Amino acid sequence: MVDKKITTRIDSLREEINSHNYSYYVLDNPDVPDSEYDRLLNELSNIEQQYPELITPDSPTQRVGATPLDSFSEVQHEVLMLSLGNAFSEQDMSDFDRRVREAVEKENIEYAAEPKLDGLAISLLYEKGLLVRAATRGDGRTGEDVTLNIRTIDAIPLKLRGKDYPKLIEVRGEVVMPKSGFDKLNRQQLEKGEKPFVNPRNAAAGSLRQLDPGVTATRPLSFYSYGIGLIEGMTLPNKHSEMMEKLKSWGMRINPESQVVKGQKGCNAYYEKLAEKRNDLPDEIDGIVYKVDDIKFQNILGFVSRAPRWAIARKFPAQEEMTTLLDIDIQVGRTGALTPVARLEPVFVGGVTVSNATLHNQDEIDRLDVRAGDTVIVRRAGDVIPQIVSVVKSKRKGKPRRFYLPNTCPVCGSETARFEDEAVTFCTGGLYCEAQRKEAIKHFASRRAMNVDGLGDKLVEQLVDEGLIHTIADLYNLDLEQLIKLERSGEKSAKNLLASLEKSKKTTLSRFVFSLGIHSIGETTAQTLANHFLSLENIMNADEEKLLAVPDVGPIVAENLMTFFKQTHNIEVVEQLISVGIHWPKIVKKSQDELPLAGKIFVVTGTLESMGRNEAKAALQNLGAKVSGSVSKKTDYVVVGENPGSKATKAEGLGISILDEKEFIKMLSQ
Ligand code: I6G
Repeated sequence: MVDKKITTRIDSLREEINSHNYSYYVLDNPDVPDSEYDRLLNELSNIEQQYPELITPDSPTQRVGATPLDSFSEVQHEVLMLSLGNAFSEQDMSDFDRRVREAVEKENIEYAAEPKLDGLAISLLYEKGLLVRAATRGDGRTGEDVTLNIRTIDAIPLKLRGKDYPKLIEVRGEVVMPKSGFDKLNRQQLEKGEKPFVNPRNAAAGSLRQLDPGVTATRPLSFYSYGIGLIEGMTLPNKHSEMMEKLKSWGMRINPESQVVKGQKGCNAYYEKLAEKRNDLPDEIDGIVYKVDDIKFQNILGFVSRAPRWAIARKFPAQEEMTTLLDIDIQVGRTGALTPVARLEPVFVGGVTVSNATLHNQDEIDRLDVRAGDTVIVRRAGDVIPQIVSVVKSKRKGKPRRFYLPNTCPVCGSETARFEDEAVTFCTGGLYCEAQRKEAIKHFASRRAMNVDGLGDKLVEQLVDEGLIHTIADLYNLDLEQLIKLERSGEKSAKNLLASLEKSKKTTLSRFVFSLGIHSIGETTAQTLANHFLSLENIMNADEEKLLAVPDVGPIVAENLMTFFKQTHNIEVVEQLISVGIHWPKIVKKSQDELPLAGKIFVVTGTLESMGRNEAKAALQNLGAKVSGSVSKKTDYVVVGENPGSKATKAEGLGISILDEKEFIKMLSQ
C-alpha cells in the first residue's frame, strides 16, 4: 500500500501544475516563474518514477513518452467539420448580414467576432473531462488520429477543470505556431543545416504530422478553441459567446481578441481594428470569423452545402502570392553594399502591386536557390518590404543557371569583397564608386577627417548632381564662378568654402588616411597606421605580414587596406590629392618615453558612445599610455563611460582622476 501522504502530494502537485497552466495559457497571466513550474513538474516526475503504479494518463508528466507510430489511424467525425464561406469585401459582408437579418427577421444582429487563425483545425474529444482523442479535420468527414502529438501541446489540457463539464464534449479549434516560435524554429533549422519552414502554418502542419511525438514535443505549438462539435450531458447555453466562456472555465484557451459586435457596422469596425493590429499579434491570422451569437438564430439559419449560413470568414488581402521572377538586378548602396533585387512580374499582394523584392545577400539566394525565370512566392506583410518566401521548384522550366553576386562592382568596376562570417558583399571602390560617391565626399569633408568647413551634405549632393565633382580630388579644382552659379550659393559662402578647402590641405597623415573612407579604418586605426608606418608610401606598400604586425590590425583591416590600395583608380585619386597640395608634417618616430602620455596608467570602464573599448585602448597606447584592467594606487586616470562597474567607485575611493568621455576625447585630441 502506498502511503496516503504520497497520493495526496501527487494530487496536490498535479492540481497546482494544472492551475499554473490555466493562468498561463487561458488567463494569459502567468502566476509563477518558469523555474518554479519546472521545480513542481520535476518533483511530480520524481515521485511518479518511484511509484509508477500511481501514474495516470492525465498527469502533466505524461505529455510525451509514447513510442513513435508507424502511421496515423483514421477518425470519423460524427458531427462534420465544416468549412466557412468567405467574404472578400465590405459588399460581401453586407450581403451576408442582409441574408441573416432576412432569415431571422431581426435588425442589428449580434455577432461573435474573432481572428481567423492561420493554423490547423483540430477536434479534441473529452470523455468525463479527460482528453481521449484528437483528430485533424481531414476532408471534414474523416480525419487522422493525432492524439499522441496533440498531448504534447501544453496549451491543451489533458483534463478539463472544474466539475460542471458535460460527460462528453468535442472541442474544436486551431493549432497554431506563434510567430516568435516559428522564427526561433527556423533559426534552429538553419543552424542544423536543414531547410527552414515556409510559414507558421506549414511548420504547425509539419509538426503535427510527425510519427514521433517526441519531435512534436520540441515544436512551439499552441492552441485556441473556437467552438464545439459533439456534446452529451448538457443543455447548450443560448449564446455562442456564453459557450466560449464555459469552455474557458474548463481550461480551454480562447482567443483574447474575441468580442461580440453589433450589426454590419460593428463587424466593419472590428475588421479595421484587427487589420491594423494584424502584424503585432502573436499569431498569423488571415481574416476574421463572424458567427451569429444567438444559437436560436443559428438553428433557423442552418447550413448550405458544407458551410453554416450563420458564420462567415472575412478574409484580409492575401499576404502571399505566386509570381514569376523575371531577373535579378544588383543595387549598390551608399555604403557600398551590393544588394540583389528580384524583378518580378507585377503581382497584387498585401493590398499593393509589387514588382520588386529584396533578396538581401548571397546567402539568401543560396538558401532559396532562386534563379531567373523561377515561379516564386512573394510575401508582403504590413509595411515590411516584400520578400521572396520560396521557389515553386515544380514549376521550374529547363535548367536556369544559379545566380552569384559579381566579383566586380556593376557601377564602377572595382573589385567586390566579402569577409568570412559576414553576409554582405561590398564594392571596394569607395571614393571612386558613383554609387558611394556622395557618402565618400561627405565623409572626406567631415570635421574629424579633412574638416572642410562650409561643405554641408546638401552642397555635396548638389555638386555631384550637377556633375561638378566626380572624385574627392575634384573638390580642390572648384572655382568661384562654378560655386556662385549653384542654387542658393552666395559669393560670400563660396569664397569661404574655397578658403576652407585651401586650409584643409594642411593636415596630418592619420586624418588623411581616415578621410579616404576605407572600410573598417576608423580614426584610431588610421592613427595607429600613421604612427607605425610613418609615411603614406609605407602604408600603401605594406603587405599582409607587415600590416598584421601592427597592434590592433587584424586580417579584415589588413585585407581592406590591401584591396583599396591595389585599385589603380584609388591610387590615382590619392596622387591627385597630393598633387593639388595636400600635405602633412613628417612624422618622426618618437621613442616611447617621448610620447605625450608616456608612463601614465589608464583604466577604461563602462561603455563609450564614440568608440569601442579596444579602440580607446589603441588610442591611449598610441600616445604612450599603458592600459590596465584593474584599478590600483598606481592608476593615473580612470575613463568612465555609461554604466560603469565597481572600478569607478574604487577609483573615487582612491582619489584617482576620473575622466568622462568628453574629457577623455579632449585629452586624446590634445
Ligand atoms: O475554420 C474555422 C476557423 C475558425 C471555423 C470556425 C472558426 O471559428 C473561429 N468556425 C466554424 C464554425 C467553422 N470553421 C466551421
